[in-house]
Amino acid sequence: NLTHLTRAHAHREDMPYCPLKSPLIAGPIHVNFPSGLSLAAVHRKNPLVVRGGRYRPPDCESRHRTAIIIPHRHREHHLKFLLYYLHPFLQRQQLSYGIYIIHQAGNYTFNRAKLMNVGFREAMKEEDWDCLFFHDVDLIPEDDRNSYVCDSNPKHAAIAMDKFGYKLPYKMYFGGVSALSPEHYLKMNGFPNNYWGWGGEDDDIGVRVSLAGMYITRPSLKVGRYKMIKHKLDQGNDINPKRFNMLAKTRQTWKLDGMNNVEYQILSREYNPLYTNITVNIGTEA
Ligand code: UD2
Ligand code: MN
Repeated sequence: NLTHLTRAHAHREDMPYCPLKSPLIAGPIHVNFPSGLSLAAVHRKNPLVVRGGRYRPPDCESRHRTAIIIPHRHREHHLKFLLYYLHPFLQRQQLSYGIYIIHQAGNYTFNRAKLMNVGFREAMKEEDWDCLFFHDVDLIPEDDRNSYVCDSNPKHAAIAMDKFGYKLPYKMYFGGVSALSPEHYLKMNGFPNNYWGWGGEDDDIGVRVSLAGMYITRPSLKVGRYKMIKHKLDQGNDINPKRFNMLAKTRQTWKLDGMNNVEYQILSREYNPLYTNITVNIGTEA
C-alpha cells in the first residue's frame, strides 16, 4: 500500500530536525560474524524498523532520506550479516531510510549494474529519496562516521576494503559501495545494462561519472573502511571476457545505454520486516 508508505516518511510538523551531527555516532565498529544469527534475531534487535525495512528517527525529523539498493541472488547468508550491521549503523546516523533487495530471477548470468537501474526506478516510485546507496551484499562498513548521505558529486564510499589492504586499488575505482543523488544518477544515464557476468561494470560507471561532467568524491581512508565477507566467484557470474572491449567504448555508449532504455519485468514485491524484496526478470544478453 503506497499511501501508507509515503505517509511514513512525510514531514511531521511537531518534530524538530535532528542535529547536524548525530550524537549516536560511535566511530570504529568491530565486525565479526556470529554463528547461529537469524533474521528473526536481527528483527528483534531493531524494533523500530517497519514493514519493508523502513525507518525514521523516533524523536527528531531526519535531514536525509537514503535508499540502500542491494543487487542480490543466492547470498542469503551474506544478507543476514549485512542487515545485522547496517540497520543499527543507519539508525545511529539518524537517517530516514529504506533497504531494497533487487533479486535477479532465474539462473541466467548475473548482471549487477542492470539490477541497480531496476532498483533506482523502483525505489524512486515509492519515495522521494534524496540519496541512493548502491551496495554489494557482502560489504560491512567498519566505521559509522562513513556517512550514508550524498555529496555534491557521486561518492565512492568503499575506499578502504580489507581485500585491498585497506587502500584504494586504483584512482578510478568505483566498485563496492557508491552513493548518487537522483540528479547524479539521471545525469549519467544511470548504469550500463549490458555487462553480463563479473567485472567491468564498476569501471564503466566510474567513467560515466566524468563523461557526464561530474567527479568522484570519497570519505577518508580512516572512515571509508569495509570488511568483505570472504567468498568465491558465484555460479552464474563468470568473468565477462568482453569487459575490456566494452570499457574502451564507454564514451560512445553511455548515452545510448542506461536508464533511457532499461527493460525488465517485476515478478514480485515483498515488504519483509527488514527489507523490501523486488524480484525481477531482467532478461538475457542480446
Ligand atoms: C567486485 C566489486 C563489485 C563488482 C564486482 C564485479 C568489490 C568489493 N566489489 O566484487 O562492486 O564491481 O567486483 O562485478 O571489489 N551478487 C549476488 N549473487 C551472485 C553474484 C553477485 O548477489 O551470484 C551481488 C552481490 O551483491 C555481490 C555483488 O553482486 O556482493 C558483486 O559480486 P561479487 O561479490 O561476486 O564480486 P567481487 O567481490 O569481486
Ligand atoms: Mn564480493
